[in-house]
Amino acid sequence: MHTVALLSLLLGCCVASPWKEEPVKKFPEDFLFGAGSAAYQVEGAWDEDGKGESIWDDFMHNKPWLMIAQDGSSGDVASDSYHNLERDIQIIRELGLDSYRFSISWPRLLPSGFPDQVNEAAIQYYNNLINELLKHNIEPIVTIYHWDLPKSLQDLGGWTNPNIAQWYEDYARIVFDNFSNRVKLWLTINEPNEICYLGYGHVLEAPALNASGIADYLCAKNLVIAHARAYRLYTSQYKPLHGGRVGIVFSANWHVPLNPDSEADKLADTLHFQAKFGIYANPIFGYGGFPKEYSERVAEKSAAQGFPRSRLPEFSEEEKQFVLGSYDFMGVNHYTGQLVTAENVPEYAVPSLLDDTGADLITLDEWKQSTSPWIKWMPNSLYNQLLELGSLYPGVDFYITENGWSGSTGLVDDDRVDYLRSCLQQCLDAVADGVRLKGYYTWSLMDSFEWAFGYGARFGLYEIDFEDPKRPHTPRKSALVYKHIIKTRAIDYDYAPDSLVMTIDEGH
Ligand code: GBH
Repeated sequence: MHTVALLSLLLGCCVASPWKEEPVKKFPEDFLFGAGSAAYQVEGAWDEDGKGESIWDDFMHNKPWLMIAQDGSSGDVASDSYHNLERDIQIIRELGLDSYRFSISWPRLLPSGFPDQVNEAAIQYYNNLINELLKHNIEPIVTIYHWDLPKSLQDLGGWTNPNIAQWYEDYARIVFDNFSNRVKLWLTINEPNEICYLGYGHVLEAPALNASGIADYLCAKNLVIAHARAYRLYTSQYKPLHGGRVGIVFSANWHVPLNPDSEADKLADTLHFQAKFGIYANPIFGYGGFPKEYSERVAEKSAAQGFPRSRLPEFSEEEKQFVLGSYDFMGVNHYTGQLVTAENVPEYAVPSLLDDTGADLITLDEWKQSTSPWIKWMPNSLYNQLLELGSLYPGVDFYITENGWSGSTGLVDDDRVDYLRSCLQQCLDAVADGVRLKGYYTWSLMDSFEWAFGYGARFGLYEIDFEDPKRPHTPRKSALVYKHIIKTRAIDYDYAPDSLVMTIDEGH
């Protein structure tokens, strides 16, 4: 490891390093560079080999008018990774990734949602993937749940039904039984806020329940308990045998009060961050249960609205203790940020999470716009977010489990190259300032089905031709740049590839 990096790590977060003026240029040797994917976004084969129906199959097939893209697309075939395992392994090896993040499809493994039937074809597929990765020295990091709930469980209320904590644990047990002898890094659930707030509170994601201020809060409590059950199951029964680590993935976008001198803006900023992040993080990483300020706000609002009790459920003392501390690390998905204000707030639906926060979110025109309406390049947002998390949760290990830039088709993706270099620089700066950042996974390995945005937003280091039934792949410029960063463990701003040809280096 670079001496300066080592010294600043040893000094920790609280002591300012006297060497800070000299920037740390190299990533530590054990820092994991990766790229990610999620089952519904890449696998395809939506009804093959015994797979059950997920809430995303249902959303795309039966409620296509809710899509933002309105292009009639779906994840039925997607990048067809289910039939292209060799291609995926090849591009992972070409990049020289240390680690690959993928998710397991719950309805592929358990077609009924329950462990009464375990789908052997699914076990075979994930075994092949894991074994191939390990054969080439690539560390798998596996998301147990990335949004594709079995439809059968949604019919029973999905994440609003408290029984889901048990159902999820039952599913996790099958996953651990089959794969934990080889997979050492686990992510229980991807982005609770997007699951609960966008899926149960709005119609932006499946199951599109549109019951904000009610269903999103029920989901939040059940979800953190489900996570904790899987964590405790792993820790008591699998960790002693295999010694792996279990975390959860939050989306965390940087946020600052629009007017830093305004008490109202500061309060709106705090409550908004608690509503989108704190209600999931505090029960596990903080002081237990939902954040105090936010609980009080929702209780007051609920009372004024004529509800007999707070719409935000409470944790019993036993539940609080069960959930608190159920982590080995935190995964963070970060793309962008906003300025938060309490001024001129739009009239939100009542009740709703946004109404509870009393906040409005502002982005600036001068920030570069990606193809995704929600991603603008807010300068230094990743560094700021990492520093905030590092000080909120000292001693916690972090992984950036997603970070990426969306563009359109085309191989010369200079905006993505700039964004990637900038974000990795921000990671280096955060490490130099004592944040315990252990790895970075770019989103995404290849173009994939971008949920309600269809195939319009391209995030891939590799382009996929979705018109071609064979789903051919081609490296973009960012793939070569990332490969060079991984190889040298440094960011060379002058590096420009001679051609866009990728080959597998020796030893990969
Ligand atoms: C990630 O979520 C997902 O984990 C990943 O699967 C996905 O591919 C990736 O983003 C890129 O999209 O414009 O109002 O409809 C990031 C969280 C999801 C939050 C999309 C904003 C759109 C809100 N984001 N969402 S809106």
